[in-house]
Amino acid sequence: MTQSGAIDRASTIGDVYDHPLGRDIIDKLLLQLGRSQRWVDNPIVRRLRVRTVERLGHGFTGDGFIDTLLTLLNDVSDSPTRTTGPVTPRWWKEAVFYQVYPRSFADSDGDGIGDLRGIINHLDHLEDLGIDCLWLSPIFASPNEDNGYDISDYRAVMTEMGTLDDVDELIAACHARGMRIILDLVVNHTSDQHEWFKEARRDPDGPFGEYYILRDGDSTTLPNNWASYFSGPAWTWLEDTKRWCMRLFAPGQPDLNWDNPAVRREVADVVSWWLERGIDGFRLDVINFISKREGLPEGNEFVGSLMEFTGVEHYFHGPHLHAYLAELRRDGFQRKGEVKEAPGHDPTAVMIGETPGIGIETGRLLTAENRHELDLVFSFDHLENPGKTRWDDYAYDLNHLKAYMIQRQSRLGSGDWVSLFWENHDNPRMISKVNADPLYRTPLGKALAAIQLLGRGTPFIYQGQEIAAINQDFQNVSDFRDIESINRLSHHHGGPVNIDVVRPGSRDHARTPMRWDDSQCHGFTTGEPWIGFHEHSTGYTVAEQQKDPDSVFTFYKQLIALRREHPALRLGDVRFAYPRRRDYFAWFRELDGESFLTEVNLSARSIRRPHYTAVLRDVLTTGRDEVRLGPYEVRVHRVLS
Ligand code: TEU
Repeated sequence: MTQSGAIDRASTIGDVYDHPLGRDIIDKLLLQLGRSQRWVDNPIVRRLRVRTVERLGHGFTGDGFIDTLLTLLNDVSDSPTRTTGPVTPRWWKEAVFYQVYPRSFADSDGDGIGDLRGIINHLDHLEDLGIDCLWLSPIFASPNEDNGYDISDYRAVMTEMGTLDDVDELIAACHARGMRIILDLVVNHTSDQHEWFKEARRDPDGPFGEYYILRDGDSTTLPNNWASYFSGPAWTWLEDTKRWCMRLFAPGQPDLNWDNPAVRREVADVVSWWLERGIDGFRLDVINFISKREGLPEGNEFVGSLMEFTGVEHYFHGPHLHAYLAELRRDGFQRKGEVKEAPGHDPTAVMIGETPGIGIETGRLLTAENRHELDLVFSFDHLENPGKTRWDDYAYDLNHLKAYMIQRQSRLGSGDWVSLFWENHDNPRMISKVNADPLYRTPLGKALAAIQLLGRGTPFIYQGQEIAAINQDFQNVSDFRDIESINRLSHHHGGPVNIDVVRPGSRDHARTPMRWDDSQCHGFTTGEPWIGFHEHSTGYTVAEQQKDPDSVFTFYKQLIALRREHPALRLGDVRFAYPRRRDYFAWFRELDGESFLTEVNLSARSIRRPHYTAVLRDVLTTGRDEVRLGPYEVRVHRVLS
């Protein structure tokens, strides 16, 4: 590991940019401001001193910004090394993952809520698609203030979803098909209905009081200015205990105190317990938020306004984050006893961190093979165009995705590996973001699939992507179910409630149930679904897509089969062609003399294909013309010489 020198006011912008976190922060600032990252390549800018920038920018940033920056940078003394050589094969680098949102996947008992038996009943669909590993959003006991992301017992199943026996059956059924299965570990916070929290409330000065972040005070003075992700402050006043309780999300999601070794031990024990049941790993919810800066200082207002949430600089990459992750890997994720790389038996279960706010270099610090922390991260800089947020109503330009993918690959060494995803349960559907015209639904769905499944990295498909799911036509406030949308609606004061403040970005777009067939409740339930369907198109249910040789579903199957057949498409190097050509995205994947070229038109207009001297043979294509690429057209070729 190389050491970064201390950064102070005499350092230059170039020094800051050469620091891993410094680079990520500058890139993030430029992205939020909608500016090009090329700005920092300018030698004059690179030579500017931090103190000069402080003076010049003060009117814009206000007080304290540079101090905030320097504190953050000087917490980090490591730089990720860029290793060379062959990539170590690991099952999770070669796998295609599929995220199930259990509540909305399939309901087997007619209560309108998806359940474990529903998933078991639909494993054929996933096997047919070619999925290697399933990830289930939370299935644990929960009062569901945040749909299971508020867990009241890590060793019990949510009543609506089934029983532990059902989980065992699901694990066995996945493994019998050669698939792995991972769960969602939500341990930045618990539910306020968890026994630990109930105990903490009963006796805040006892051992469980130390499990959470409780502060003395009076009910009218907040301990600090940190904001909650679900509107309002990040604190709740507990009248019974006369304490403030930190909760970055909903009032019913108190943050755990990871600085307490007993909490870290509990979490490792939960992981080991599930590993013994045969689980293959976890996706770790907001795992980069677990280490909060000592003393919980005030958040900088400028950073807060830029990042939408005040206080984030004090916990998105906290002082003990790396140490806590390495410890959890060692104490929880390493399997004891006899182990071999196989479903249910991997020596180390896979550890995938959800890491909002983390950039490319910090992502590498969290995942580099030789650091033994996380295996993969989900970061989000590619999900919105520069200067935009999820709540903005705009057409996403895929050239940003292309630029991000090229930029990120250019920074990786052989010990780094990345995830590839465009959707999850927290984001609107990508097809709708890019181009909502129904004319392009199929070609665009296929273009997004090709970029994801033939790119270099591990693809995570979110349920419904394979049938070209789109955003929902929500019309009324009562159509929404998500706490984030509901709170946002009621916090937008001034005038009547206006659903436009949540319509573009609501997480509910991705949470309406799977459309299995064209019956009344689309084969999801025989009862009343917990969230309504707001889509009436034909041709885009699983049953219809399966029958159609030109469907998005069929194309997913073909791409996954191709990936399975050719190591070059999984572990191979990537080389981008014509990186600066607008609307045209093309890349080679190469390994051991085998080579593929994929071309994608990122726009709804027809574009001319560049000329390649290599001899190409079509493997898979969505168009016919040899010379031009139609709207969102994909062509996959084998490179013969
Ligand atoms: O999400 C964390 C997160 O920061 C966001 O992506 C989140 O969607 C929020 O909207 C930010 O504005 C994770 C889970 O994926 C999400 O479903 C949970 O609600 C959240 O953590 C709390 O557990």
